[in-house]
Amino acid sequence: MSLTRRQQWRIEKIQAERIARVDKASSHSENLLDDTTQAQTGLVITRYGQRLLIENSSGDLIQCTARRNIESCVAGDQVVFQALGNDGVITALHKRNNALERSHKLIAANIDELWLVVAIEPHYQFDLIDRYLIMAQNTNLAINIIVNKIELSDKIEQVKKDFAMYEDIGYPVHYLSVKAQIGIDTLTTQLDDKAHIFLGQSGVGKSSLINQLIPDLNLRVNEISSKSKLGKHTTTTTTLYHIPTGGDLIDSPGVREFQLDTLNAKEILEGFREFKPFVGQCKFRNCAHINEPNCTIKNALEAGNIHPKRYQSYLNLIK
Ligand SMILES: Nc1nc2c(ncn2[C@@H]2O[C@H](COP(=O)(O)OP(=O)(O)OP(=O)(O)O)[C@@H](O)[C@H]2O)c(=O)[nH]1
Ligand SMILES: [Mg+2]
Ligand SMILES: [Zn+2]
Repeated sequence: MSLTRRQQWRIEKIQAERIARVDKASSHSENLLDDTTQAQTGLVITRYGQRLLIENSSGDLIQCTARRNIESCVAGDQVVFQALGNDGVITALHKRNNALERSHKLIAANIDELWLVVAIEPHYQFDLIDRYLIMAQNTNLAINIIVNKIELSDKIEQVKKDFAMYEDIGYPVHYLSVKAQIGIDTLTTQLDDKAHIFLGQSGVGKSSLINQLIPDLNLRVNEISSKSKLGKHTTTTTTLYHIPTGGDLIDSPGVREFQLDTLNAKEILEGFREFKPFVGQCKFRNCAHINEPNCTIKNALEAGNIHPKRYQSYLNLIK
């Protein structure tokens, strides 16, 4: 169903009024008796189907459904809701700082930092890593790479060489093993008082890691298939957890593949942060940096200033 601009404007106006009313009610206790008292601001913890779990300001969880005219809410969203007994209804969505989208699907909102988790098994893939980095670049969010299960590698030097390519262009890389308890403490000190989200393929250990970082949580984790070495899609909903020392951690379900089909060629190019100094200086203004003569990107590649794997990844994505 698509709304006319006028309908859209009207819905936004009503939502803004509801938000303003709750803000006002919470600052004027004399309003406590009018019928808006049950309207409160809450945080979306998770969504399953049409139902949402909302946390109110006292930390209680309330199951809610959203009014039909409210845009889809996701973990991390701030909403206005009215509790009706044990149930509730969401009546307005607060303006987001940002929204994270993957393959046209909204994943989470109001994120401060992304953590891409990869592993020795299922083995990391450069093109998938590059897709996440491009997504981060285009949403203006900091992204860190976690390489988990390093105790499984007998070629750790090669692994470090592979990821040096990312460290060289400014992405922090953390080598970790949940099983062998390597690197966990250092990671803990990096998770500050912000909203962090763990992303990556199924079976890399996102939930296992969150279980380490938030004791007593006991999230379900699952063996990866011994035959295909792929994860079994154990986590099915994106869920926000509070870190006891401050900050939030969002666990998300692993995906095997994702396309950057919401991005155009320019955005994909901008997603390669180390290409930036060379962009805009090619002989042809509309240079696609493939076969054109006097292309500064290709010159940078030949001079060793752009890694061949990254350039190949660029070609794969724009073709
Ligand atoms: N060998 C080894 N196995 C690990 C390590 N960390 C996690 N695992 C195992 O990897 C498997 C998958 O872990 P999960 O935490 O379920 O992975 P996930 O990324 O949350 O997967 P989805 O929820 O499907 O996206 C489990 O059997 C874990 O015990 C590690 O450091 N080393
Ligand atoms: Mg999981
Ligand atoms: Zn060029």
